[in-house]
Amino acid sequence: TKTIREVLQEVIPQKQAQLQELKAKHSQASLGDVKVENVIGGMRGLKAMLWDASVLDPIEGIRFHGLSIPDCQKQLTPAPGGKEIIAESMLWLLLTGRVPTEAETRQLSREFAEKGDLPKHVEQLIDSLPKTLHPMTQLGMGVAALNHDSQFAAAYERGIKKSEYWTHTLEDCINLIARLPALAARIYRNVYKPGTPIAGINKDLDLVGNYVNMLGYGHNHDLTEYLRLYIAIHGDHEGGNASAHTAHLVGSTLSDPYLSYAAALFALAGPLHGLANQEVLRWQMNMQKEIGDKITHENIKEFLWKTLKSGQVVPGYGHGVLRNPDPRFIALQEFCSTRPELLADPVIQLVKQTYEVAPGVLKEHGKTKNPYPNVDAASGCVLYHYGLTEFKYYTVIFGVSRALGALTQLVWARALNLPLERPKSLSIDAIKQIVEKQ
Ligand code: FAM
Repeated sequence: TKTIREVLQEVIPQKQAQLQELKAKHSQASLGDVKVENVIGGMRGLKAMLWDASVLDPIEGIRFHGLSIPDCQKQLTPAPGGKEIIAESMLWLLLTGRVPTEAETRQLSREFAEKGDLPKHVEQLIDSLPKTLHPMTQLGMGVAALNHDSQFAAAYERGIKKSEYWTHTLEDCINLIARLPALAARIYRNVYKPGTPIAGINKDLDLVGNYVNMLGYGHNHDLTEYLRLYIAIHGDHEGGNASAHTAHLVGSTLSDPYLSYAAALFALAGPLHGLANQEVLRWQMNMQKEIGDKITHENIKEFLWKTLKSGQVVPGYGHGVLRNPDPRFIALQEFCSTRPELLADPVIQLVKQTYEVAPGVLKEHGKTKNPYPNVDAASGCVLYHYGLTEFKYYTVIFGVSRALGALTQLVWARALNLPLERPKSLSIDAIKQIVEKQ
């Protein structure tokens, strides 16, 4: 059994050589034109970032080192007594490009459990915050404050060689992932279950098993399994999405992984990105309130048009890259399809029926390039069913998950010695001058 550090020691020189070869042979090859529409259109479609762990195909959806979600469900080790992918095996795949053995997965679970306690100053910081402060703001603040113990920042201050950057970055990333459950659970308990004790970390449990335990739902095996799947499949979605890209940009200044990931969390906290899962549930509950028990396709259609006509977006639908139903949405739906108690839940029914109607309405509306559901359309309703009804908290769970991909890439950015990110911007006048000459 190898440690994740040993595997990376093997893999990194190979990737460094690949990148050197690419640089030497193809530096001047074109990957496409930069059009004015790219510059004024949020850089959509511009191939401008190196991101190795996952690639998003508009039709097929996400693949992690070439593996689709169903491939991962077959190949990655679940928790003892479970079936779903766990964070440890997904992180191992993302970081190393290899499928870990069961022993390797368990070893990583144990390391996370051993490193999972929060420092006192972070506990005090979180406990001092007003309960009315949004849980995502609290999460970002807590992650930023963890940089007190950054090994990368300390090593940089001591003076280290560039070739050593990745090793210290990796230690920070592992420590941060290990501590996220205790931090995220403390926020939940403080805001929604004040004055009740939080469970300690169980060294025999996986990362998400401990997270669910600390949230106070450890008795619920199905919710634990759901969150294992949820956290594994939200882990990475290539590099250009706002949270991953933010971590990459901030990390490129050699800001440590805690500060880089705190920045990413504040990007995730926007309603067009991670906050959409909170918004979906709020919107579906409003729909339910308005149409009452008589849920028909006609009623749902009417509510959809009302949302669109009032100038709002339909949360959980559309995507910057995808042009098909999101395979993450499908995986979460399949989780429900094998559990009759979930299928019978009115909120889950409503989400399912909305999926039957919304693509047609969005096509007729004619604006969005992708009328299909993204992952957020399904993720919240199952949490709601299992009693985790505080939907302002949902994006925090996404925030625990996205660390897997964003932090993987920070390790690789340092291992490959990627430079400070600094794209060129242009003013409207400068663009006009260029295009008028053509
Ligand atoms: N409802 C109504 N209008 C929509 C829409 C939706 N779900 N999705 C896109 N549009 C509109 C969009 O606002 C834009 O209108 P304007 O021309 O008036 O600005 C037009 O359609 C073209 O947009 P697009 O090119 O299809 O989408 P973008 O790449 O600009 O934006 C999203 C992508 C995800 C921000 C957008 O689809 C959206 O706002 N969806 C709802 C929010 C949501 O579910 N976000 C979560 C995304 C998720 F994957 C994640 O990050 N977790």
